[in-house]
Amino acid sequence: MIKTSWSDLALFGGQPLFSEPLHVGRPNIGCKDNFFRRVEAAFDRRWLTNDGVCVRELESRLAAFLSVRHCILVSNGTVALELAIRALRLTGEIILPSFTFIATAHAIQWAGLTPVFCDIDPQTCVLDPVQVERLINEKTSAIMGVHVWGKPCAIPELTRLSQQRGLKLIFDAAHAFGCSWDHRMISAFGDAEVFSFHATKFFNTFEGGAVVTESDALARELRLMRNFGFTGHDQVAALGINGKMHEISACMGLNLLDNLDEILETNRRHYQQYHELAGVIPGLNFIRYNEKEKNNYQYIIARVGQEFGLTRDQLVELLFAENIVARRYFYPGCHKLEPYASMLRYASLQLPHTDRLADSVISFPTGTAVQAGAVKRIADFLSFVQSHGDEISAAMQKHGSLGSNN
Ligand code: T4K
Repeated sequence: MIKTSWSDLALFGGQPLFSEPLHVGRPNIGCKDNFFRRVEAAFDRRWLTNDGVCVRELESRLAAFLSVRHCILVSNGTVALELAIRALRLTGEIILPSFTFIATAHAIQWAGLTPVFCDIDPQTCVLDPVQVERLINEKTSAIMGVHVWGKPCAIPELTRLSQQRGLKLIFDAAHAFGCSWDHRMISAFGDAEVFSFHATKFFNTFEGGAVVTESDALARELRLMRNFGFTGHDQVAALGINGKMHEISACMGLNLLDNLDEILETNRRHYQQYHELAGVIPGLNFIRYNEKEKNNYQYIIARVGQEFGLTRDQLVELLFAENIVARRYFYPGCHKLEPYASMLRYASLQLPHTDRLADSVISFPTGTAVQAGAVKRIADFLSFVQSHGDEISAAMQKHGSLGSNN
């Protein structure tokens, strides 16, 4: 439905732009036949988990794709972070951005260590190495950079800093599968990098994750840890947990690896469309990826500025009503979420760049579930909303919706 007046907006009773919710993070499926063929073979083998044929095949294909020596598949990205922290014997404090998904912080806290939240560089939106350096003290054992939205996180600066100060360096690469920095795949930087293969990711295994590393010793340790520390029947060499990936997940991964080019092409096309059609709208500043590098274009991110005429939260509320389930990745910063928000340690923490970004950022639907034409309809809608910003804002206030409850 074309909107010609603010009263056509679904928030005020008009017909929603989409009849079904259009989500951020709708999974890529690949080829169902390919997937089911692989699952059938796993059933025939009667081998469903515990380092099965498909897990091994996926590990070796991923290691080759990522140009890294070891890929250790696990049950999800959070467990991958936890295992990396434990296998690297981290202690005390770990410096990380607050501008990330809560799992990055939780993995540290869950291990009994202290997350030290650091501000971001407002230009790059990832950890600011200058601020990181200021936070290092005798209790610091590691830096955890996050390649937010697949944008590489100050790799040379953090590598130098961690080496100079004798710290471990982990990258949370949950968003960065298939991305590169300096023409090298994100995978072998730092001591370890961690991927999430959750259903909402560019490459998914339903649930799943991986730790990738160049270190033989670390890889050995991680393999032990993900399987209770077993070295053979009735032989346990170390403390471990159950972090194994099962065969069905690995079948999905193999299926999607076979279809990755097509998925990437769809993401790239949507990214370009959003930039061309919505990137010209005043006050809507889309985040760009470095076209000289490999990107997965999984996150279509814009910052909503004053010129847009409505706040980010007002826009999100309008979009939700139209069945466009845009997300605020990531709002608020982790330091404003529990349990951190109630901890004395973080009570006076000031992270102004994180707060500003978290308050302005919006993530739009993309991926293979987004039908042709949908991006143009979203862009037209955004353009309509921007050009009627004052009227809509006034109507929203009268209506009692300020967009603060999403
Ligand atoms: N580090 C970083 C930087 C991360 O971003 C993440 C996860 C991790 C670590 C931890 O990795 P995992 O342990 O998750 O492997 C989602 C994902 O659940 C989470 O994996 C992801 N980051 C985060 C950025 O996004 P939510 O709470 O926003 O998810 P949810 O359930 O709202 O799903 C998003 C949308 O996707 C929904 O609107 C509906 C749609 N969806 C979802 C699923 C699962 C579908 O259409 N189909 C589906 O099957 O966290």
